[in-house]
Amino acid sequence: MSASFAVVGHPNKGKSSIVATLAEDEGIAIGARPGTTRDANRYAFEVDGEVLYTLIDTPGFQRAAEVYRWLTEHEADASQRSDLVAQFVEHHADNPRFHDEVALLSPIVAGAGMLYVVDGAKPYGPEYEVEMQILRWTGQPRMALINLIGSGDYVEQWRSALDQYFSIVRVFDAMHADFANRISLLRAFGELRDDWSEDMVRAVGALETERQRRRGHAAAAVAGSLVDCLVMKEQQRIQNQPSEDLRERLEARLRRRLESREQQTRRQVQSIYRHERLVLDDAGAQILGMELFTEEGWDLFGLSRTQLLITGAMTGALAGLGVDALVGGASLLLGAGIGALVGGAGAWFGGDELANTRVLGDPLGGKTLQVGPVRAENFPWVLLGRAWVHHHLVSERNHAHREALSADLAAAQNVMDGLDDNLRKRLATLFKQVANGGVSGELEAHVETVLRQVPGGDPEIL
Ligand SMILES: Nc1nc2c(ncn2[C@@H]2O[C@H](COP(=O)(O)OP(=O)(O)OP(=O)(O)O)[C@@H](O)[C@H]2O)c(=O)[nH]1
Ligand SMILES: [Mg+2]
Repeated sequence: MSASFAVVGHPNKGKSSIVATLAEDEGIAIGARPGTTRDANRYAFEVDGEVLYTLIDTPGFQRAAEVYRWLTEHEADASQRSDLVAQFVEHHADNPRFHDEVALLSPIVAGAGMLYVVDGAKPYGPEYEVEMQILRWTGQPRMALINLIGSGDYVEQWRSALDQYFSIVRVFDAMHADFANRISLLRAFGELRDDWSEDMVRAVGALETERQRRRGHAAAAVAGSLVDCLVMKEQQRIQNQPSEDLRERLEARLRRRLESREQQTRRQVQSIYRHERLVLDDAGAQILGMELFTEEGWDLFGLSRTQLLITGAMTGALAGLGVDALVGGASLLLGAGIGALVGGAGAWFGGDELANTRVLGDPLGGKTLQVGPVRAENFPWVLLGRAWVHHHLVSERNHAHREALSADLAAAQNVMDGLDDNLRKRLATLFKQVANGGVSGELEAHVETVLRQVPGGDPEIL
């Protein structure tokens, strides 16, 4: 039989939160009030149709002291303690008074291991002692998880108490645990009993494979969106000379369509990571809520003006500027005053107008006004930078350093400058090809390389 783990403890200590994080299930009820979970619920982790382990969310202890009294009153000797717990469950199966205890002890009596959850932000107290005693009497494999629901720190105090009852004691922050924390916890599950370890190793392998698969899908979604946005345009048939008013309307429509294409990609990425209902925290929401076409946003998500020019020079994009000379001396370039070469702030979106404007004639004499595609050189970089940050926040939803990431980003500016030169050079070439109507499978692979890294911070590859 594969491993099962009952997640048990006092009410309102984050049991369901831990199950939701490990099972990647947004639908599990989590509540600020004690008593949110009323019955035991099972969540199986399956790979290729085979269950590798099962988590069981349970209601919290309500009458631990009474249960313990019953057990001690009926005790004959220590060798029969686990049987006695089984008898308790059997005798009280239909007793509403012990509904919660029966629900949480039943799976353990049936062979599950247990994860005892406590809140390390609050002090240890003797009321927990009876709970731990009861759990020890079951004789089943036991691990304690110290969750942190507030800002207090009583972790060491808890450790000394828990160490006496549990073979493994770990801090696991249900809300902020990242992928590496989860993997390490699953490995620890495997240490609880010899015959569980193989399944847990397989579960870890399956999760890692799944993570790569998701990143690949996300890269495909982002690359697809880049391709669409780089060639997107608006057209309208016209009778006379195009008016400025019409041009502006077409441009506004183009912007809206670009923004909604980006939103669509974000929803795809969230769905890949099973975060359909994700509401980002303040810092994340603020960064990602920034409109697509703002000066501030372009500074944050795109390439810096310097890097844009160097990258352009490296890929031979700057006609007539003496490309060889530029490549030969980036420092010379820096000294030359970038502003003068790239243009002032007004030029950031590519002049006063965001997009190319053309009047196209057809053989029958009709005319069409076309606005687009967006011509600003930084545009693909800004799009990719925004997708990169979004992907990072979604894929590391429980990341412990989410706030720190935002701070890094605010300080960093120009997140795309963080890529290494070769990757940037290759991307620049691919962007050009795509803008010219080429299709590129290679783009997806390079986007994936970007998504593997941490934007605006640690250059370490994930
Ligand atoms: N800040 C913070 N809050 C948490 C964490 N884990 C749980 N909470 C909050 O604590 C409350 C209780 O969480 P649940 O997961 O429902 O706790 P539970 O132990 O399942 O509760 P019952 O089902 O009522 O026994 C909720 O408001 C959670 O949002 C955490 O790691 N950090
Ligand atoms: Mg619960």
